[in-house]
Amino acid sequence: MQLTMNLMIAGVIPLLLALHCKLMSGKPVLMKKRSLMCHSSSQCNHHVYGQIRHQVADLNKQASALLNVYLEHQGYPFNDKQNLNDICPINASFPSVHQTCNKKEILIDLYKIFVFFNASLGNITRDQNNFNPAVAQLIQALNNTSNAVRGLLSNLTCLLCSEYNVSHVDVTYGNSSDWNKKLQSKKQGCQVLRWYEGVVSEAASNFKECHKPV
Ligand SMILES: *[C@@H]1O[C@H](CO)[C@@H](O)[C@H](O)[C@H]1NC(C)=O
Ligand SMILES: *[C@@H]1O[C@H](CO)[C@@H](O)[C@H](O)[C@H]1NC(C)=O
Ligand SMILES: *[C@@H]1O[C@H](CO)[C@@H](O)[C@H](O)[C@H]1NC(C)=O
Ligand SMILES: *[C@@H]1O[C@H](CO)[C@@H](O)[C@H](O)[C@H]1NC(C)=O
Ligand SMILES: *[C@@H]1O[C@H](CO)[C@@H](O)[C@H](O)[C@H]1NC(C)=O
Ligand SMILES: *[C@@H]1O[C@H](CO)[C@@H](O)[C@H](O)[C@H]1NC(C)=O
Ligand SMILES: *[C@@H]1O[C@H](CO)[C@@H](O)[C@H](O)[C@H]1NC(C)=O
Ligand SMILES: CC(=O)N[C@H]1CO[C@H](CO)[C@@H](O)[C@@H]1O
Repeated sequence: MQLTMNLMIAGVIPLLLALHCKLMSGKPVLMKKRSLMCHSSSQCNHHVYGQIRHQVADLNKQASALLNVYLEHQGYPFNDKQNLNDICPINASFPSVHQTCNKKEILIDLYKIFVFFNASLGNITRDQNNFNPAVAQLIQALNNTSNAVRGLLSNLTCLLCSEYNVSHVDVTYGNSSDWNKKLQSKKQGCQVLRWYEGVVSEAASNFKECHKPV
């Protein structure tokens, strides 16, 4: 059986996450294709925004270690940190953080980032299970981060669905056509994890800026 390693983030597929949430009246809005997102979300508690802040801060603390353990086990040229800007340049089209203290904008940015990262992590994990199944430290770090990302997404979903009238969030993935070779899938993983290290750090410091004591 041939292994396909289309790690690359799939084509220009705008993933429409239609979040058809209920209006205040309780009337369903366009419930024809009820969103996955709001479907599984339950009641949020009062502290969910604070939990999100903490979850982002925790993920930020682990991001560099994840990138490093990933790079260590990809072999040449990825273990040569000097050349990463050439080998796996950070892709400007990946989701980014806007400097803002508007809660709704913060939550939507985070949602885009973590849906994208969650999907990418699934592929990175699949490929590393093929390339480096015996490297427990790497497999575990990926698993830990995936678990934490899912917890964060469930909190984000809960808040976006219950408190904000978010009708949909677009997440655009890149093209997968070119990425079916081992080296290229390693490169893609490297790009995603480098991007993630930077973006989660920006997200964490944006939260800090917004909650500075006056
Ligand atoms: C994950 O891999 C599949 C195919 O292997 C590809 O279609 C999909 O676009 C990839 N998704 C991401 C987010 O990388
Ligand atoms: C996260 O990724 C997994 C697959 O790796 C997928 O099953 C799950 O639906 C994703 N969660 C969200 C909220 O996108
Ligand atoms: C994964 O998480 C477990 C439990 O939280 C922790 O003991 C372990 O050190 C973590 N491993 C890695 C590689 O991050
Ligand atoms: C990943 O984490 C989940 C939840 O903690 C655990 O059930 C599972 O066994 C872990 N898998 C690996 C390969 O470590
Ligand atoms: C919610 O969003 C929809 C679509 O963007 C809009 O038509 C509707 O008026 C909004 N409702 C409220 C209560 O803001
Ligand atoms: C960045 O991603 C876009 C699609 O998301 C892709 O077309 C482009 O080739 C990528 N650039 C690099 C340098 O990987
Ligand atoms: C994306 O990939 C598809 C096939 O998977 C191809 O038809 C399309 O031209 C590619 N788009 C770009 C911008 O490379
Ligand atoms: C409201 C809600 O879903 N809160 C969850 C946020 O995430 C933490 C950690 O995963 C959970 O313990 C909370 O229940």
